[in-house]
Amino acid sequence: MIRSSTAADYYVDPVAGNIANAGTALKPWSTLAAVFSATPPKAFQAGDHLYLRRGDHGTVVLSGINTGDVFIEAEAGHTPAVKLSLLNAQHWLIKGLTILGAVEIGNPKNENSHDNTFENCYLPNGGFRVCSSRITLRGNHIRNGGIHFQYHSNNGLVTGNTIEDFFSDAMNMKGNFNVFEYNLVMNSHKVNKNHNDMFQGWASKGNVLRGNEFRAFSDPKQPDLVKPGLSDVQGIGLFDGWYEDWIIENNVLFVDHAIGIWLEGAKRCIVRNNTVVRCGENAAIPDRLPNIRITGKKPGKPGGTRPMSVDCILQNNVAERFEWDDSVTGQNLNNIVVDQKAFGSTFLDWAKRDLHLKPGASNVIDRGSSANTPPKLDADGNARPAGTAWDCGAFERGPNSPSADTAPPSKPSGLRAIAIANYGVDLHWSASTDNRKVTGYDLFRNGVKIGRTRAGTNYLDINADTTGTYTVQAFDHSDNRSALSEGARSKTP
Ligand SMILES: [Ca+2]
Ligand SMILES: [Ca+2]
Ligand SMILES: [Ca+2]
Repeated sequence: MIRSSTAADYYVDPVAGNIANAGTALKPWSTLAAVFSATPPKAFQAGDHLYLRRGDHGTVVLSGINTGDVFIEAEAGHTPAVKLSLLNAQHWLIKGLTILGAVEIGNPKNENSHDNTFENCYLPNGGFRVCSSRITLRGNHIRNGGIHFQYHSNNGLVTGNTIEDFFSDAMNMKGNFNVFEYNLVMNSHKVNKNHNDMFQGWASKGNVLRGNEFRAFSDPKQPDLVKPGLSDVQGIGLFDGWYEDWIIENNVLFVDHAIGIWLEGAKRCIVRNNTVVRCGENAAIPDRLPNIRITGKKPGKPGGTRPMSVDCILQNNVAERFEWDDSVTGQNLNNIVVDQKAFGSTFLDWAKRDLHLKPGASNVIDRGSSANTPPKLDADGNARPAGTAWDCGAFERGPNSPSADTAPPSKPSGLRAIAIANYGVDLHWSASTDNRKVTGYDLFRNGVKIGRTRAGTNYLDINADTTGTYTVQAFDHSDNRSALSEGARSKTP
């Protein structure tokens, strides 16, 4: 982003600010809610930054049509909290905020809030409900909610987000030409008769699902399972075609249901280099074998024939089962069944959710077909093919492939805990390092776990504004855990 010479920086501070101020670092405005309800209205232009400081920024309906991005972001070292929806808002980039509740980006009657971005935000009890086009969601962490692209939400990019602990569909999608890639979707909670899907899509065109990990549950004893080790969540469910020109590649699914990746009614769809395996032992019963399946469209009436799916490609996948019947035309090649007995010789560590290929896994390494221009990268972004041919499944075994991860992240340092009444305790620390990658941090107050973040190195404890002693612990994808940080006693600034 090139900033115009007239772009300005503004500061918003619920603790020390006043809306009558000039909005400078030394004379900040008060809250984001006050900024957006001020009379006369505050005007912004492309390239302006609003830096938010710790505290409660209220409930904001963000509106305003910008010609280029205007930035609303957390000032370094601050964890501002806000409730937020967008209406007639364009070209806003929102970064590093803690957002309470669900974010509505437009609504079914007003889809005018297009061209907006949310980056590295933490949503502890909500999610995104998107009713506008060209929305980018990048690196956000959503707990107890999901990402729903509704109505005409087209041309969106959803990348690198984590959706953790969901109670209905984690992601669903009604628009066209959207890309969902490199997201982590995990831990389904079944709280009513509805069937959760990790991803459900309706009739649409040109969507891409790439390099995502979908995991039914992490802990077989987590709350709200049907029984220990069984969540009953469905994987990628595309049940209501026509689906046209979709690409589904390099995804990893841990499911305890037959529905791994299903398409019913597909034209020119490509399903390649995915890995679909059971999440727990309950998938061992035969009708639950995790499955990749393409069939014709659902019959119009009971007992009717399925209209044919045409020109589909099912290639280079790994799953416990495949279905491709006479109701589909196209190419079905080099798909490998890997059953549970072969997990140990095929994957680095299935039990720790690591499906990188083991050196020497000759059942899948170099067993892919080079037909139809398969993906040039694997789920890690490493080049394909390595060796003599494409590998099957989401990961290519090559010079950059990892070995099994048993090394924990380093101990987090520099923890600070700042208490503000009617807001909470703002926690900050310095990032840990890991041989692969730190994937998140758990937070503890007086030794009791209070929460988790994957969106940064800060966290807002909204349930306390008095004294307590905090610690933080880093973890990686294989749930190797760092030592606890030194304790930090909360204090007022
Ligand atoms: Ca559903
Ligand atoms: Ca290879
Ligand atoms: Ca590690």
